[in-house]
Amino acid sequence: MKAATRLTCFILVTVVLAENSCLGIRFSGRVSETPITEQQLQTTVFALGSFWRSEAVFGCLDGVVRTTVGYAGGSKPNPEYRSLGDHAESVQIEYDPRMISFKQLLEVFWTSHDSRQVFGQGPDVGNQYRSIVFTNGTEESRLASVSKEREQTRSKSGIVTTQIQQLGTFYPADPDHQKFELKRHPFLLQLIGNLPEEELEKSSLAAKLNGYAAELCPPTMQKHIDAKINDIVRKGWPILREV
Ligand code: MHO
Repeated sequence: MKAATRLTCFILVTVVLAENSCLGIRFSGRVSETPITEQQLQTTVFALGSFWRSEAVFGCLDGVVRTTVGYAGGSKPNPEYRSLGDHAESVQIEYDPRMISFKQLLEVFWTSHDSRQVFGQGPDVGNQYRSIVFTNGTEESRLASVSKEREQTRSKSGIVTTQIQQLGTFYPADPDHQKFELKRHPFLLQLIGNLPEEELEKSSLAAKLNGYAAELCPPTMQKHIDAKINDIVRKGWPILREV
């Protein structure tokens, strides 16, 4: 390799590594060239049953950069897992609007739980498992209402119980509950380098693998990650840095 080419490669690799270390973001497939900045990220919050599962559902989507589980929708100050008062278990999703839209997130919301179930979700019974779309302004409220109506039309056999609510405070839950599904798989944690908790919570790779661990990624993504992991195991590469 010529010196100039080597230098170009070095610069490219350095830039790529630097870009990825700022937000821990890796894009795959239909990538946007410029990396997203914190200011460009959009945030949305949904409640759809157990927040362990909710985080896994959304974390695996392309364009979702970061997920955090917590409590929202109630009035109790500083809720905790065993005393969350009138809040609902929720997931906060930070996403790149160039890659995924609020509308698309709403579609995933509807297809990922049973919005007709009253006072719970599957085996989880209680007010904390209710279904809510939290909105941030009138345009999101409008989009949420339109999509709820569509869902009601689709769902002939029951009333859609989902509430649409302006987001108040989102209270993040304890570290124990963040990336819960991933933490059940020490091998996967090891594969991404046993990140310290703080990094794990911010990492989009961890958010993806959290979905993978729960087998809640879209099928193509689930297969793609499977293949990546098998490859690493076969080749004996030590660390998974991107999917
Ligand atoms: N059924 C779930 C509920 C967990 S949750 C975060 C479980 O106990 O496994 O509320």
